[in-house]
Parts: sequence; C-alpha cells; structure tokens
Amino acid sequence: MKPLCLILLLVSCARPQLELRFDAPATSWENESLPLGNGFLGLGVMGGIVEDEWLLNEKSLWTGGPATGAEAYWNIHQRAAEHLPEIRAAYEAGERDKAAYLTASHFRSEASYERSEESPFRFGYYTTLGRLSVQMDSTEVTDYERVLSLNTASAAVKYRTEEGRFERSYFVSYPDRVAVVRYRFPSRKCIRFAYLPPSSVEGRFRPVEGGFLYEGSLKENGMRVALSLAVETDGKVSVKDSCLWVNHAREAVVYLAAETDYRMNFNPDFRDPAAYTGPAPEPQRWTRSAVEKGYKALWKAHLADYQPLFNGVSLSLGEGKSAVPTPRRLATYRSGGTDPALEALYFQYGRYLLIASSRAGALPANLQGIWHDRVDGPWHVDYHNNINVQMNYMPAFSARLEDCFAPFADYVRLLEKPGERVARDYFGARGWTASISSNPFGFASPLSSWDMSWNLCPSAGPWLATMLWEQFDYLRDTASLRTFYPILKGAADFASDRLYRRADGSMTALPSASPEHGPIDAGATFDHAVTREVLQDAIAAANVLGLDAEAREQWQAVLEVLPPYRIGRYGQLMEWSEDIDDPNDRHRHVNHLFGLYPGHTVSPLRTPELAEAARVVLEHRGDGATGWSMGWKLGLWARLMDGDHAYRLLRNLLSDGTLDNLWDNHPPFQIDGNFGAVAGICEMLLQSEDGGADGIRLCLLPALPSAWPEGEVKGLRARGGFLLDLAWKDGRLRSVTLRFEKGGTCTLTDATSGRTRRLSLRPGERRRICL
Ligand code: FUC
Repeated sequence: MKPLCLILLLVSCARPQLELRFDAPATSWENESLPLGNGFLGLGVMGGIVEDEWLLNEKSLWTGGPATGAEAYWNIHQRAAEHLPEIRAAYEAGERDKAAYLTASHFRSEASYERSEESPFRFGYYTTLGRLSVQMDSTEVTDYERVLSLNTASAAVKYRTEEGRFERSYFVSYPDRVAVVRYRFPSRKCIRFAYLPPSSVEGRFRPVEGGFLYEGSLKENGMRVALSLAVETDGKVSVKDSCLWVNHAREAVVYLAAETDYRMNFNPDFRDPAAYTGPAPEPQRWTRSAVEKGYKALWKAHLADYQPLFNGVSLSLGEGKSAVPTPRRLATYRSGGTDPALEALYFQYGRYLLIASSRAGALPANLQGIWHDRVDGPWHVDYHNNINVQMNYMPAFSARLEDCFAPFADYVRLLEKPGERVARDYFGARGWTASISSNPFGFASPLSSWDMSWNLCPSAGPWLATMLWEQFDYLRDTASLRTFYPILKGAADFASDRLYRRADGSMTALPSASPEHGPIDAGATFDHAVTREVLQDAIAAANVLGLDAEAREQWQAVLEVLPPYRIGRYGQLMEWSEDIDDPNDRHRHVNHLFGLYPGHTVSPLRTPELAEAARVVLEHRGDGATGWSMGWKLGLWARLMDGDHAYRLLRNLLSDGTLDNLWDNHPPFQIDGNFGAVAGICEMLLQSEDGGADGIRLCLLPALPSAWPEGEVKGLRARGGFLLDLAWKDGRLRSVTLRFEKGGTCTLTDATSGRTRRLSLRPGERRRICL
C-alpha cells in the first residue's frame, strides 16, 4: 500500500463510523427508510430485494401559489387595521368577548388552508415526486444489511445468495445535482426501472440515449417538472413502455436528476419561463454530464463537497454497539439501556439531515426536511413560522453548518415584500411580518380560520428576523450583515408599530396570542419577548454598521416602555397578561420562554428570578410532549444549566419521539425535533453571549449531565466566531482549544469548576488553554 493511502486509511479509521443499520428491507417508509438528499432532490432508500423502491422528492414541487387562477395573490387581506381602535377599545373597556370576536372577524384572510370546491387553493401543498421501482429476480438471500453512512452521506444494501454477493450503493450529489445508484451482481442479471409519477402530476415519457426523460406538470397549478434517468452498464439497455431495461449486466450505475420550473423570488409567478426552452431540460443535462464524468469522479466530488461540512464537528460520548441494527439499539435504549454512542449518533444524524435537506440555492428544509411519500401531507408539509421552521435552523451556527443557513435567509427575504402588505393591512405598521404558515410562493398572510389562538401570529416575522442577526453574532461577517440589515430593520419597525400605546405611555401587543394556546390577549408574553429581542438585535446591528441613529433611539424608547416579564401566583413566568396559567396544563408550546431560549433576555446568571420562574413553567409542562417540543425543552433546560434535566429530555425524545430510522416523530414524522435536539446538545456543551467590554462570554460545559462523565467535542461554534474543542473526564473539563480566523477577546468560564479566564486571540491564532 502506498504511504498516502495508508495515511488516509488511518485517518478514516480514527473517525468513528457513524451509521444507521438495518438487517432487513424497509416495510414502512416513515419508520424505516434511509434518507439521502442534496437540498433539492430527496431519495428514500427502502432496499427491497425483488423491488428496490426509491422514494423521490423535489423540494419545490408545490401546488398552490399565484398560478392557481387566484388574482392578486397577496391581496387577500381584510382591512383589519381599520378595526384596531375598536378592538383595543373593547379590551380596555373589559369587553373581552367582544374584542376576541372582532379580532377573529377581521384578522383572517380569504385564503383557505384547506382545499375547497369554491375557492382556488392558493396555499397549496408539497407533493411527492413519486417513486422509481427497480425490479430484479426473486431469490433467497442471507446476510442482508442496509446501512446509512453519515461519514460519507451514502447508503449501501448488501446481501448474499447461493450465487454470491449483491451490492448496491446510493448517494445524492450536491455538486452534480444527481442521485447515483450502483448495482453489482455476482452473475449477469436483468433489471427493470420504472418511474411512477405521483397522481398530482401528468406528463409523458420520452426515450433518450441511454435512458428516458419524463416531462410533466402539476395538474393543479401547471408547475413543470422534468425527471431524467440514465444508466451506464456492461449489459444491454432498452427502453420500452416507459420502462428502462438492463439485460445481462454484472453492473449498472443509474443516474437520476429532476427539476421544476419554480424559481424563488421570480415574481410575480415564481416560474422561470426560460426553463425547458433549451435543447434539453436541465435534468437531462445533469444526467448526461454524470455519465461523462463517471461513478468514481462523481463520488470523489460528492465527498469533497460533503465531508468538509460534516467533519466540522465531532462528538464522542462513549462506547456503543454500533454493529447492532439501529432499531434494536433504540429498543434497548427505550427500555432504559445506556448507549452514549447512540446519543452522539443522533446528534450527528441531525447535522447530516440538515446538510441533506438544506443547501444553498434550494428552498429551506420544510416540516419533513425534504422527504415525503404522499401527494399531500400533514400540515401540507409547509413552513410553520411559530417554532418549526425556526427550529430547523437553530443548530445552523452552533453545530457549524452555516453553509446550510442560506436557504433560510432566502426564505426570509422572500417573505419581506408580501409581509409589508400584512404589516400595513392588518396593523397599519411599517416594516413587514409573516403569519403562522408559509409556502414557497411568499405566502405571508393569516389564513381564513376563525381560530385566532393559532391564526394570529404577528411575531412570526420578527422571530425569523432575529435569526438573521444570529448569523452575524456567530460569524461576525459585516458585509453580510449589511445586506440583511434592511430586513431586520423592517422587522423591528413592524414590532414597534404594532404595539398599542396606552394612556399611561406604556406599550403592549394588543391584540396578541401565545402560539396555539389560550385566549386573545392584551399583551401575551411571547409577543413582548420577541419584540424585545428583535429591537435589541436591530439596535446592535445598526450600531455595528453605524446606521440609523434616529431609528435606534426610537427602538430604544420602545424597549423602555415594553411591559416587563411577570411572575405569577405559582412562581411561574406568566404566559398571558393575566395570571391564568394552569399548573396542570401540559401544552406543547412554551413560547413564553422565548427569552430564555432561543432568545437571551432571561438567564440564570443575569436574571435569576426570571430564570427560576421559567423553571417553574417547565416543571408544570412536564418532560413529555411531541417531538419538537421535547427538543425545545432540552435546550431550555440546558440554558437553565441543568444538565441532568436536559439529558432527561434527550432520553425522552430518543425513547418516545423517535422513529426507528431516528427521524423525529411528532407524530407523524416531523424533522424539527431532530434539529432541535442538535441545537439543545450544543447548548449543553457550550453557551456564549456578547458580554460588551468583557468580550464574548463563553461558558464551557454549562449543562454537562452526570450520564456523560467523559467525552470530547471538536469544532463547536460560539458567538463572536470562536471555534472550540473541549475534552472532559470525571465530569471535569480537561482541555480547551480555541480558534477563530478573525480573532477577538473573550472570557471563558469552566462551568465544571467555576474557573474563569479572559484572553485575546490574534487573527488566525489557535490556542490550547488551561483554566
Ligand atoms: C405547530 C405545532 C404542531 C405541529 C405543527 C406543524 O402548529 O403546534 O404541533 O408541529 O406546527
């Protein structure tokens, strides 16, 4: 073996093999499929023996939108702003029912979330791209294994028959925009590939050299879609009756690509008229160039793209039985077994899923990331703005996946323009906001429902905007701050303008609601919490850029009269303006704790009484819930620096909110909990905040549970841009390495010993520190 190969082999052996394993083909897509993706194209590996099914998705394949025949897509609003004085007067007069009724009457839109005969279904749904059915000879098999490797973002299926070994490998390349699947047989075989489009699409097949092309469109809104399949083989290829046959082959490599004519921000239609006008649609060009490049070069390019992202963070928490099939490991874990390596695998799987479902140029990860097996699905598999889409991106910076954040930033940009109409028509406000649910066509309006407990969500836009500030806070990229500052400013203007100024000069969010919970209120805590954070963020951003002195003063003035957090009769952080919280209420949303996490205005060190009141809320709400809710509570307990309680939530999430393929289970499958858990685990290991003159305050191992006495994490990102490697033993921090290409000043606190140290790092410096 050449020395270089030996070194590479040793390096790869040093990395733990992170794998999901099954010893049988998947019988349920939701519970057992293995997901692959490049942000645009999703592939669910089922791994059947006689029929190998590929479940296919193209992230922009959405019904609804402007092309549904709905004139003036955004002009569906009521003129709620005209009724605000009446609603506010009713509240102030104590006529709550009247005020709630008026709010429900005027704060809806004409847009239905559900399909109906009468009106065009503007909102739409994310629809599957169907499946590729690969038929092979039936035979008795042994030694079956189906594995997803997180190290290489690829899947493999292997088994034996009397004839010998059968092998398949699957990956979806971002740089080359193709799914690549290789079949290897011990003797010459015949395979049939049939593409089965979903019932939402109509189209036709065309045989092309070495494969076929399917061109179709969505019946509902005419969105065009093309799928190209090409094969390279030592056998004989023929295309007959919309199927591709490969005969007499020892090996077949199949390339599949798909695209729609959807383009984000291509206002007003979100379509690219130039798509499909060239000699061949884009997917056909991608599969052609894949054939030219060949399997090996595609694989190399795929690894060169994926591994630098994935390898940015490593986590080791202890040994585990990685050779045991994942469902069995999970079953042992569910019945109380310990498996720290499974916890680390779950963390890395969340990072893997974000890379697979969110890459620059594509739409952001939706409620199911990218994977979806039906024509329509739960909540239309949309973008929910009251926790879910935000949770998808909570780990983007701390888990060092900033490259995956671009689709989210594009999405927020997309909402800005329609969101200005929402701000103006509903609140008579400057700036922009969104509402509870969005789609890829910039839907920012409330829906037609009368149920305001979920339909009224004015803080959706400001919350989304706070995440743009997070990007700067973590990466310190002033040029990019300058580009998104106007969006942040618009969100801060909206958050100020939508407040009601009472006669005593105080301001309150009236009407407001706590997401999906409780009555219409005159000052729900969640709305004030988000307002506080977005104003602080906008002020900080304007300071960094040296802009808008007047706006800064206005925002500051609002901050000074915003109602403070209040502590209720049970010692709880109050959710509403009145002390009506129920200690037996187990509702999944805990948005009134926004200031503790993901926000920063509540903290055990800076505001201990409020942190204690937040703890009471978490105790009341309990440690169970839907998947994402457990992911959120895990992060909240971490912010309270209670490692054992955070760990309890992680255990509950893995035991009660996780499917056999480690997808988060709401139920049904909903990907946010996977991402919430990654973000929460980062919070257990490292927390950071801007400490003004102290520089960035870094708190190391702030919520280390006793279940992880020993471990190591490398590459976590802190605010201020710092990257940290931490190692601990016997529950004590042992070593810290700190780096940041831009340098900076920070104060480090080792939470396991209480020791603190302040230091400055020169640009590019890497420092190993003893505290
Ligand atoms: C929010 C949650 C639900 C679900 C939905 C997609 O409305 O309250 O639990 O996750 O989003």
